[in-house]
Amino acid sequence: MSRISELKLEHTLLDLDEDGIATVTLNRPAKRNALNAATIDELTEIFRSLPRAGARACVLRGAGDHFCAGLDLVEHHAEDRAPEDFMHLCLHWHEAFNKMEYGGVPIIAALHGAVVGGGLELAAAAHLRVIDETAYFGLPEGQRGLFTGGGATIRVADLIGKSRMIDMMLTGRLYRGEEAVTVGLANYIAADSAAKAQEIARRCAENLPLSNFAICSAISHMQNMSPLDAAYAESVVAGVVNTQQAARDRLAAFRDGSGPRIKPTQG
Ligand code: 1HE
Repeated sequence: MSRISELKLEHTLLDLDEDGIATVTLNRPAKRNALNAATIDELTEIFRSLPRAGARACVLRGAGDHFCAGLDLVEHHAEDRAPEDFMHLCLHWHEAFNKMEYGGVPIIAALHGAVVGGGLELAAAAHLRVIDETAYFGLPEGQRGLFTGGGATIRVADLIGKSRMIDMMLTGRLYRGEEAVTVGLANYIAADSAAKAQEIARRCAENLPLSNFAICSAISHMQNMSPLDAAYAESVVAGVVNTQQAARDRLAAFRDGSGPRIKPTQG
């Protein structure tokens, strides 16, 4: 069923457990998980493969003290890239991150330490973000004489709005803690972001895969459409998802009184 066991991974780790929970770990801690071209290649292959490998949810994390320090600045400096080369590199980043956002498998980013530049672009391609008290978000491109190239103008602007993103880039403003949640960069704060992300992934995995596929691909696609086309696409997706046999079983359980009731937990 899966070809993920055949992937050759040097800068990342991939685990898929028996419950279908995948854990993808950026594994260059000595370089603060900076994204060199080879790491982006590996992420592309991982997220190309996961939807067909039986993954029901995925946790994305970084080894060491930081989630990700963004573009590998040392490699970029050494390569002395031509504009065309860097354009193609960015297109490759987009390929990897689009596979995440549109792949249909819920991805929960477990964040700690630096989540900066391309690291924030990567985290923004996940469907949910969990931070701990060490995590901080930044877009230091302005300070480096650079510009975002991994989708921040789309996803970070979508999360926090154009004005806040411009502020981060012009002034180097960092967000962390409750403020990061308030502005929309993070969904949850936890003492242990990796444990919380695992817990959320397991809860997501209780949903039917086809529902999760729609939630984690259709909503993004529909945001790219006119309202008229999005309404049409939503109807088609709902036609497929809402009539699946497994959904019928869940509805029968509701009718019989054994299905869950949607109420806040006490206390
Ligand atoms: C790196 C990178 C990197 C660390 N590329 N090698 N991103 C940035 O501007 C953030 C750059 N990094 C930092 O500000 C700091 O490294 C951290 C705050 C993340 C961590 O600080 P610290 O004190 O723990 O580590 P360090 O001593 O700065 O770095 C440790 C090693 O990691 C060192 O390598 P070493 O061989 O000298 O030991 C660093 O060179 C290496 N390292 N960060 C390469 N980013 C598609 S466009 C996207 C544009 C961007 O992403 S711009 C934002 C870039």
